[in-house]
Amino acid sequence: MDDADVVVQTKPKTKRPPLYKVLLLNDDYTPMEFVVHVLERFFGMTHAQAFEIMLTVHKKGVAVVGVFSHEIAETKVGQVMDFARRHQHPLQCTMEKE
Ligand code: NFA
Repeated sequence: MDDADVVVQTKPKTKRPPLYKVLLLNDDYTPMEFVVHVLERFFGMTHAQAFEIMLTVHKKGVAVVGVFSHEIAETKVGQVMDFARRHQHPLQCTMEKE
């Protein structure tokens, strides 16, 4: 076969959408019970799970609270930030590509 006729096979790529970690950050002022409530309300955790994750954030400074599509992660971050602001707590929630 002549070089001009060579066809490079394209990979059958089934691209999965990128996932985003939603992170909760520690601070000195947000009450522990408020953080537990946030985790129950917006991340569907049981009280025990929420308490455990809250303590991890409190001790380590940050924890992943869930992994979602870009759109869902953005929604969760917005919900947490709005809820914290409405209650005048400085709680911070961010997202980062996995
Ligand atoms: N560090 C906060 C306190 O001692 C509790 C907290 C936990 C805040 C997790 C933010 C995130 N009241």
